Amino acid sequence: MIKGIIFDLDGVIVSTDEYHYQGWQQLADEEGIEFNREINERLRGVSRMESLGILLEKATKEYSEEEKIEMATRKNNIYRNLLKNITPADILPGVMDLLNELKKKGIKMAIGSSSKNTPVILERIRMDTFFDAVADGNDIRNSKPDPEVFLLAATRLSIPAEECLVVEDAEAGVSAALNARMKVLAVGSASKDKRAHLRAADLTEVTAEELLMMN
Ligand code: B16
Ligand code: MG
Repeated sequence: MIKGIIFDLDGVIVSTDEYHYQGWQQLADEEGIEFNREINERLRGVSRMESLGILLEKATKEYSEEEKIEMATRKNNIYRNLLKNITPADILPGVMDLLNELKKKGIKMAIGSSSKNTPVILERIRMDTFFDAVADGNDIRNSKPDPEVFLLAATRLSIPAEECLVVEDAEAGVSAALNARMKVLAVGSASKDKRAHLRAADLTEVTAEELLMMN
């Protein structure tokens, strides 16, 4: 039986992924490094420094550690500025109906995100007090596909991993959930991932009953 549900943030609750893309694209343009939406797909669910590592695969020169930190900070500043545009209207379709239904049924819910900007995003969409627990990029050493963030979220919910379901939009996140021995609902970009127990284009397509019946 599913007793707890752990939601990824970017791409599941709210679409900040376009702003991540714009931040990385601007950084790449400033540095004269080739970058596009296809490469950007590989950054979903991956930590900031690992994302930079993927972007730098196309670089024609070596960068020092100091330069890399400066570049990641520059991208984050662009991204943080864009985040000022986010409002509760940006919560993705089907999210609030499903979450309110689950809450009524007494299901515990958490956020499990790689993002260090999770607190500011939850505040922008006025969901900073909605979840029973939050585990994010500020709490972990190993990012998705490592299961650390989801295992921490389950611990904070006081629910065993086998009784948790993860909702993810990234391949790395689906791997992380499977590595944590949790059930996975893959949505959006990950909805083609056959490893997931359940797949949907978005959360308008699933009901609370359907999720809770998974075993
Ligand atoms: P930050 P999620 C992830 O969030 C994003 O999908 C990924 O693109 C980003 O690089 C990562 O957070 C780190 O974000 O730079 O804000 O710390 O999908 O795990 O909620
Ligand atoms: Mg995501």
